[in-house]
Amino acid sequence: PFLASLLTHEEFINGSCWTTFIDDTPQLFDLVGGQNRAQKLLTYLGDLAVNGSSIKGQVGEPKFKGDIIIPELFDDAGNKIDTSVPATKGWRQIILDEGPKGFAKAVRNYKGCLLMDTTWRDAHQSLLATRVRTVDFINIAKETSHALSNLYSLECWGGATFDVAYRFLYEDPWDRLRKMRKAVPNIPFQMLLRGANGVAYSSLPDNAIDHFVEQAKKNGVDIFRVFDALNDVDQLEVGIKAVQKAGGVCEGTICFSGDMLNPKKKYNLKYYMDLAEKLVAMDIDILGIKDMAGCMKPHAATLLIGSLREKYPDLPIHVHTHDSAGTGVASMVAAALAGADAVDAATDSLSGMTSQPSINAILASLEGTDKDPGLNVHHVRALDTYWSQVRLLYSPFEAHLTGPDPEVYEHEIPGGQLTNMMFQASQLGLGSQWLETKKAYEQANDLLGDIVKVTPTSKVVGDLAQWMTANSYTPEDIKSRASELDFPDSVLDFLAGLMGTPYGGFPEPLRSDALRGRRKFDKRPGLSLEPVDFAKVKRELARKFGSPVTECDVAAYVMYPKVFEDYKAFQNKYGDLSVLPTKYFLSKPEIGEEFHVELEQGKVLILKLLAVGPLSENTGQREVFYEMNGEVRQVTVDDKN
Ligand code: 3PY
Ligand code: ZN
Repeated sequence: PFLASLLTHEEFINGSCWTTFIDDTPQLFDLVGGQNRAQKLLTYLGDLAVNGSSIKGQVGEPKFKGDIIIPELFDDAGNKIDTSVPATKGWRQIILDEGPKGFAKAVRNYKGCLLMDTTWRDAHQSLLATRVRTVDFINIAKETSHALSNLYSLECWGGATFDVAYRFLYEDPWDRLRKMRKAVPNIPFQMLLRGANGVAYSSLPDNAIDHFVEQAKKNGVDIFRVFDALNDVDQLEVGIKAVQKAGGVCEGTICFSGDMLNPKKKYNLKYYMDLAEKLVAMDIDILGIKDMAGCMKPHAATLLIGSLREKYPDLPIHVHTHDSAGTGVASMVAAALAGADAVDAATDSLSGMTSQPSINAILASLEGTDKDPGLNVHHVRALDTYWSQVRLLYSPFEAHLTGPDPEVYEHEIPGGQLTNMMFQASQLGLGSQWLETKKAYEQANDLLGDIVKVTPTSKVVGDLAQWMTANSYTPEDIKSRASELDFPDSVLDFLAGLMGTPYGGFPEPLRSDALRGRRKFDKRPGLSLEPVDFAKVKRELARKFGSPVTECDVAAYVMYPKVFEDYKAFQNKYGDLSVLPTKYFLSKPEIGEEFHVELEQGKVLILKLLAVGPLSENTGQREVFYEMNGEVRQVTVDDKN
């Protein structure tokens, strides 16, 4: 009766209340639909046993065998730390008690240089195609909460993790966020927000960004790193205001591009100082410097951070890099010594090359200086023993990087994209063509006017480069034949102004030639988009997928309608697979191998694959037999082989 009255309550139907309750107690609603989660899970496992994994990008099976060992932590006296009790309060308490401005002040007053750990977001986005699943964060969450209690923040959400979670992992990123938040209450959570694009690839209506950020804040994000792929201040402002309205800590961010040490280059010290002034005028709490490709050489870090520190003595500065050229540690140490308040690092096993520099390398480099980040090296090492196992678990998504790529100073390909493009090139068997693609990327960037390259503009340059390579077009071909060539859609969207306006303007006559009369946006695109009618979206979702529809569902659908619909269809068939251990999500068990799945707290399924039956000539199907909690269960699977 309680459930019935809840479900018919007016505020419940229009969604103005109970959203967290709904999100936190999905099992209640499973009962309503009479869904059988266990049977759905078996449908997935049966399909996997017959047809193999269908996870996009997966090549082969996990290299990791056996059970992952969770590390134990010990205090200075050698006593085992009980991680089931809450960890020491961290910087998040200051955000909760004193708000964004109080937090900024405390960070600035801290003597050392703090660290943000990117392992839960950028590191796996850059090395493992963003494929790390919720369960593998949650399994180490309590230990992380204890081991890293003095972190500036844990980057764990946003960027590509949002759509990849729905699109390729079939899990709900909001659910991930809430589970992480519950397990790690003390460390500030940081997300990456692509300004007016939210976590999508092009602009959305302003109210969609406000609504999205509001949900992110409510569900657990504390600090928002807001950037725009062209450093377009109008585009940045949309994200910055959304964060300020939601009460989050606003890290207004400049994307670092090019070679600042070469004064003839477009993106020089003056460019960055002017941009910083505009961001400061928007009352940001923290200034972010985002070196997404890893082309900020150590001396550039010294000059840039030193100049900013001198001009803004009270402004906290947070610096991000990628280690693609192998200089990440040196650059972060230079930034710290020049006055940065926080720099980024990743756990050792998920660091280096296109990821962030190694956390232990940075700790060792700052040890003994007054910039020590204040972390326990033994605890940091202990956590990494977990990640070294997880890296092997995700071996099917490795791009097999072999060493630093100092050419990044020329091609400037962002970390995640560099891994992705290498992976694609190896899949296509383009050995030597990979070198050509990198060269073409550099040429494509020049053709587009030497733009800042990060999602989504990096995709524009990458698409143009791959298209030029595939068709053997030279830069001269592109310029002379622009009015007749069929450019990739992303290139046309960029030239039309749908991603904002690049510094120095669009390349002409290429722009007009390629667009051939298509509308040009000379103001930020969000200004011409109709605001979202959220009540209407909610009704539409309720009609399509049934109630309840949460605000998070609405925000996701507005950002990625097709991806969200596909996810719902998948979930309808297979249920919530986020609870399935990764090994069994990606590969079938051996016959007779027993494993456990905790559907919800206290509800554990004990599973064993018994047999895969013969192919029926009539139906093209096979029977798969599983033992589930001692009973034999059977599923019929279409054999797609
Ligand atoms: C993203 O936008 O996902 C990025 O990681 C940019 O660096
Ligand atoms: Zn990055």
